[in-house]
Amino acid sequence: MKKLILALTFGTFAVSSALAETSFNTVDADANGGVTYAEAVNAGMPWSEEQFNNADQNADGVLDETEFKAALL
Ligand SMILES: [Ca+2]
Ligand SMILES: [Ca+2]
Repeated sequence: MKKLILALTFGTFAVSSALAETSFNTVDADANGGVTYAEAVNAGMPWSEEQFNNADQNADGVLDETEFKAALL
């Protein structure tokens, strides 16, 4: 079990740096200008729902491009 957690931790790090290059438009699958949690997960973002909600600064349920980019930093 510990090995699995370790692997997941390393995996998340690798994914995070790659995601810095992920474009907002790619994740916004229906191109409506906002990324829902479902879109983020479908695009492979390693976010928990809590992380998503923290990134959603105006709490409208979607990340706009500014919120999305801030969440990647
Ligand atoms: Ca969308
Ligand atoms: Ca928002």
